[in-house]
Order: sequence, then structure tokens, then C-alpha cells
Amino acid sequence: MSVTRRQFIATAGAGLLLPACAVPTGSTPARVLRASVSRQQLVPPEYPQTEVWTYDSRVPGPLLRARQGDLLRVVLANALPQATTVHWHGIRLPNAMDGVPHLTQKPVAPGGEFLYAFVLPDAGTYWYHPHERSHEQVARGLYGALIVDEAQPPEVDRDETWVLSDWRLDKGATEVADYDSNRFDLTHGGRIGNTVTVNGRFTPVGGEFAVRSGERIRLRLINAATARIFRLKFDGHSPQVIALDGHPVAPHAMGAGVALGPGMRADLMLDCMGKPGERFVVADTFYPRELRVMELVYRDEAPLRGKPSAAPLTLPPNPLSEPDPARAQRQDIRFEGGAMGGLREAEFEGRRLGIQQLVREHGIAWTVNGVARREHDHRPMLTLKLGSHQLWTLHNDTAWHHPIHIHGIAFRILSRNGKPAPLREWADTALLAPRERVEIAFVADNPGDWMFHCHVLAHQQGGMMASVRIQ
Ligand SMILES: [Cu+2]
Repeated sequence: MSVTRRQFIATAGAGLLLPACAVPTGSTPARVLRASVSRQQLVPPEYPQTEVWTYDSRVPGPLLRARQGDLLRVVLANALPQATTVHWHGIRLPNAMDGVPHLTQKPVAPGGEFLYAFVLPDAGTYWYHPHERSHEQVARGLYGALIVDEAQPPEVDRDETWVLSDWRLDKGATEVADYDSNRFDLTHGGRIGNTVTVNGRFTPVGGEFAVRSGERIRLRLINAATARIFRLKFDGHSPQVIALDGHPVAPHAMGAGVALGPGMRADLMLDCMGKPGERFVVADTFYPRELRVMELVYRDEAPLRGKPSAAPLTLPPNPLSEPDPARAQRQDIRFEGGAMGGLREAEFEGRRLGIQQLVREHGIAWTVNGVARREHDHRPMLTLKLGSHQLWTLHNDTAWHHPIHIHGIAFRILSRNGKPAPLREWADTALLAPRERVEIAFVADNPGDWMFHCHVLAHQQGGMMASVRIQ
């Protein structure tokens, strides 16, 4: 599908709407991203293909790639049976490009189009997905990677991306469409599936990733699942973590692994120092039962080098404003609800209702600061002064994990349960363990109304969302 003349004109014009500070240093050609229903062989060939919802007819959607400072231009063409949008997870973009229906734009109706055009201020690993009925649309396969290259990327032999996802398939390999009816998912850990894929392929049986002895791979992990948390362990290898949620961190050994909640990313440097012919399992260790996710298979080729590459691992920092906790405005944000959470009642659409009734009649089970909000309820929970420094304490008063995501900004993770976070990493999504308390800090430097929600999408749909106004 080609971009029409009208779209090109719209694209050219969109540049004028960008704030003066975001002057692009280059641009990518405008491209169309077509959302449609398709079929894909997710599971081994003895099973049928699965009906999936896709960008450009595949799961994951096309890997979009640009350089830091570029203007990205993408026309969403909606050929789905539902309205949709595209949200650019983690990108600090102008509010009108954020892809939240009824907050930053109108939903794009079936047959409609929408032009997204924005400058990419930060290098790193990001992703895109819908924000309309995302608990269904993401589960059905609508997501893809967005990679923003540094002006001078670190020296590696290969740059690879693993989009991790999770499906709930029946015996005929059909997605079980219980998105709105499953009260267990709503009140527990979300819609955890039974079929893990890497880049749209079932890998726990027979999934192989071929490597060459001696090579250094930059491996970008993206958790695109709607509920499943991944913590990968690489047998026989010691990857270095070089970025989290797109932003550089002090390179450090992965150790027991990085827990990636839905929406989160990690960039690893993997020095492949096995011998030709060797095989090593990559397993997920987050849940009590380990799950094989992939196997590294060393090709029968002469080693590329005899010892690990000596090229530097450190990435250049992104241009983020450093929050000053000493002069920050403090907020306490409490997340409540769910099974074994002890929440009795909550405010919902202006009324106080008992939690049983909320679950039964409204599909609502979670609150943020005592209020449960439905998908399109965007009355702001907080209004922040543009340029103010913020220090938020996120209280997970529930028995479940919640990856808490805020749009439009990146924050530093300062502490967990009162203990300083050793990395003070930048993030756009903070994974909160049950009963955990996490302090984050940021500068409210991006004006607009931004969503703030749990990225377990059944939780978001079940009330764990809010919006925050920066003005
Ligand atoms: Cu949650």
C-alpha cells in the first residue's frame, strides 16, 4: 500500500505542529502501517494457523527503525473490525501523537487513517501497540518494535530483537476470546496465556537462535505480553545489561535475570563464548515452573574472536532532565484491589460501590488512589505544574505484581521498600512486586494529559488507570 498524495501533504504539514525544541535532525520516509486481521502459524505445523490481528499482516508488526533526532512519520490505516490507535510506548513525544483514544485523539474507525509524526528525542528500544481495547487488541497480536539508533551505536557484530509474547490458545490453536468475561484474569494476575512466542513463533519446543562463537550480540528484549512477566536466564552465558526501558544504565552482569513486566524492555550485550556445536537453553525463571524460551545453538564455524570483544559497553545518555528530590513535590499513589487485596469498596463513575458488585456488574476490580476508572474516563487524577520536579511513592497495596507505566516522560527509580535502588535507572514502567513500595522521580517537562496505568492490560481495563495533566 502506498502513501497517498493527501497523506504526504498531511505529513509535511504535521512538522509545523511540533514544538520548537524538537527540530528533527533527519526524517524517515513516511510509511503506512496497516492494521488488519490475518493468519499466522504461531505454533508447530501439526496445528492450524491462528487468526491474529496484525500490523502489516504479521506478528510482531514490522520493526520500525530510525535515528535519534529523526522525525518518524507513520500513517495508521485501520482495516480491523474495531476502532484502534497506535501508542508509541516510552517515546517522549508531543501529547497529540501519544495515541490514546478520547484523550489525545479520536479513535481511528474501521476504514480510517491517522498520521503520526513526531521527533524521536531518545535512542533505545521502544515498541508500539494500540490503546483502544488494548486488553484485547494487544492480546490478539497488535504490537511491534521501534528502535531508535544512537548517533554512534556501540560496536557489535549483530543487533537482534526478541519480542516476547504470550497467547491463550485452545486445542485448535485459536485465541480464546475471553477478554471481557474472565473474572479470574481480572482479579488475579491478568490474562496469562499458555503459549509463549518469540518474534511470533512458538519456541519452547525446537526454538533455536543460531550464534557464532566469539560474536557480540546486542539483544533487545521487549515484553509485549498482556500479563506474563519474563525473567530470562541464559545458561552458560553472562549477558551485560546496558539499557532498561530504552535508557542506558551502568553496564552490569544480569545475574539472576531482569524481571520484565508487560511493556518493559532490556538491552543486553551477549558475548557468545561457547564452542562450535554447543547448545545452551534460555529459560524464563519468573514463575515456579521454569519455561524454556529459546536455545542458543553455536554454528559449526571458526570463532569470530577468541575472547570477548573489548569494545566499550557504555551507551551515551539520553537528554533527560534530572529530577531533584530535594525540591520535588511529593505524591503518594496507592494501588488497591484484586483477589486477596482486602479492598471493600471503591469510587466508580461518581458512586461508591462494594467491590463484589463492581466485579460482577462492571468488570472493575482495581483502584488508583481509591478510584476505579473505565478505559475512556480521563478526568485527571493530578495536575502537575509544567517543569515541576516530582517524587512519587507508589504503594502496591495488593497481592499481585503491577507494571506501572506513565506516558510522555521517563522517571528515575529511587528506592524500593525504602532501600535506595542501586542503579537509579530511568524507566517508563516500574514493576511493583506485591506489597512493594517504590519511589520514582521525574521532571514534569512534557505538557499534556498523559495516561498512568498498569500494563497488565486486564488490570488497566479493570480500573487500574488514571490520567495526569501537566500544564
Ligand atoms: Cu496491574
